[in-house]
Amino acid sequence: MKLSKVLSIAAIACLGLVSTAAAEIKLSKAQMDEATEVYFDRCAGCHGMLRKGALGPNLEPEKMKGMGTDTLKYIIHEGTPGGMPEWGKSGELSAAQTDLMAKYLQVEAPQPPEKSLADMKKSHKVLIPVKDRPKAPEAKNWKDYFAVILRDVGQIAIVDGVTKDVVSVVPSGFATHITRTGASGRYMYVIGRDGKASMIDLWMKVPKNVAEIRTCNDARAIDTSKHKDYLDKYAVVGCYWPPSIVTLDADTLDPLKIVSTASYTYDENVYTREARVAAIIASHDKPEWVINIKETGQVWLYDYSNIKNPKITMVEAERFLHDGGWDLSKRYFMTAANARNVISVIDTKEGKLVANIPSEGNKPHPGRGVNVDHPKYGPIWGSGHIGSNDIIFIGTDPVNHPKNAWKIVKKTKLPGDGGGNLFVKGHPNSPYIFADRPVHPDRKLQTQIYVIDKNTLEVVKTLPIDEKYLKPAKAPNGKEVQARGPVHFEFNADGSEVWTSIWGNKLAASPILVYDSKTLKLKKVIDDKRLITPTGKFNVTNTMNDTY
Ligand code: DHE
Repeated sequence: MKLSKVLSIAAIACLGLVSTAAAEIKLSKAQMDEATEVYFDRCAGCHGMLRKGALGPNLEPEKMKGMGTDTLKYIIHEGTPGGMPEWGKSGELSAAQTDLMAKYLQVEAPQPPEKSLADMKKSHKVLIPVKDRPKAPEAKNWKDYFAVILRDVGQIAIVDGVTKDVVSVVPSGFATHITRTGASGRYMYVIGRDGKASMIDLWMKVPKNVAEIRTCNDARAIDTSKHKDYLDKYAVVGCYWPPSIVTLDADTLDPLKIVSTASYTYDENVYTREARVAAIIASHDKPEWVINIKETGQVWLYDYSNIKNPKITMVEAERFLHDGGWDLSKRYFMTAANARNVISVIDTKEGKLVANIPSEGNKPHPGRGVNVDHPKYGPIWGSGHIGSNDIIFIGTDPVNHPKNAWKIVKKTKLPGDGGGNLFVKGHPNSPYIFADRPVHPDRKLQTQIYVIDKNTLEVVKTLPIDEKYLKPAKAPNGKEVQARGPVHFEFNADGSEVWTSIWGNKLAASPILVYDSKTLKLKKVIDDKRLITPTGKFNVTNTMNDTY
């Protein structure tokens, strides 16, 4: 059930007309339902379900009333240089919806629903019992499969990394966000923005979902237990709403435990109901998940060895933690507190914060980031920024390269002003790092791939995308909408190829482009009418091993 429907039952059914005395804005129940749904789909990720702000600013009604309907309409239509998309101009919101949202922001937000283990169990389905699943892999190349997010149609395409065939398209949650594999790689675990978790069995000749469950109403992260004593035993979902950590059985997705993350900000000790779970990464050395609690600025080290009575070390880091990944040794978790322009470094061996490093750019957004064993600086980890053109590299080896440890050893610039970068990615067998810029407003800058040499750490080449791969599509308002440029990169298992996808409109398919990671030649265009809005791509071997 869509969130707005849940909300309408749980919270707004009895409201009829909602109004604010000061601005005298009145919304009917139907308008409130529509606006709540649009807010959940488009706005809550950055501004929070309770509108208190995180990556995007606070949008609480008192502040919004001060801005007024016309100003809000203008911002929603045009976007902002800080990274807010041009919702109206791009045709994704109609003029009527833009007007509605400008008004909705000036009335009180409905209270989103809670969820218990019993609620979750109602949606739990084991579609194919363990005993009926294959006993051995039925396909040769499964360890080089890619799970490709088909975002706006809520599906996952499984693409063979060797033959480049789309071997299966599997349904998933609404606006599916990411996938991660278990330690053995057999299952691909998927999380939708609606909190629906599902698992795809890659051993099947035609991979299918074998279990699914709706863990929460809003989620972004999923991972599994990767410690040797718990291989493929547990999966974990991080929820935005209700803010919580949900542990699941990794074979069946049976829900085992919910832990609320609502708590106090690390610095001011202010109670925060909406303390959302952002990135989760599994330790390979300890039975531990490393979990970003966005609003409170803590990284939780969640010991899952006693699942009913978990031990949690709450490490103070910085506020508005978002994404991040391992350093080369997989001891240090490098993570972005993006609204504070800080990279926090967590030592997972000692269970403590090592450093909060100013990122020297605007809104760091690493994804998992990129690792390089550099001839001069030693092991370094890199990130780009959404709001500026800085790519930074931080030394991560305090033993052999103590002078460089936890310092920015090199900063390079993407050409042209402004940010727009979302992801950087590398592989030990590639001489290059690849960077995208899909949210840059300039068409030329948005539609290029930026190639960074691993030795000089400078941009040595840009690869423009041929217009024929950027097919426009008709938006519901009749306007022609261009596909955005390339988004996100993933390598094949041996690192000889790097894949990127064209972030198209959901009304038309858009391709995956496969480049040779050494010669930078376009080797293959995977053009399949089922590839609608392909965004994130996750190779089985690289995801199992956390290679980036
Ligand atoms: Fe993501 C990772 C949250 C929008 C594609 N994104 C993450 C993570 C978080 C996050 C917390 C880290 C997960 C982890 O590692 O466990 N993303 C959010 C948002 O809150 C945000 C900003 C707004 C929203 O409403 O969801 C958002 N993300 C997007 C997109 O619009 C992207 C570009 C396209 C899409 O398909 O949704 C997108 N996010 C991704 C991808 C990753 C990701 C591909 C994983 C990167 C990797 O290489 O591991």
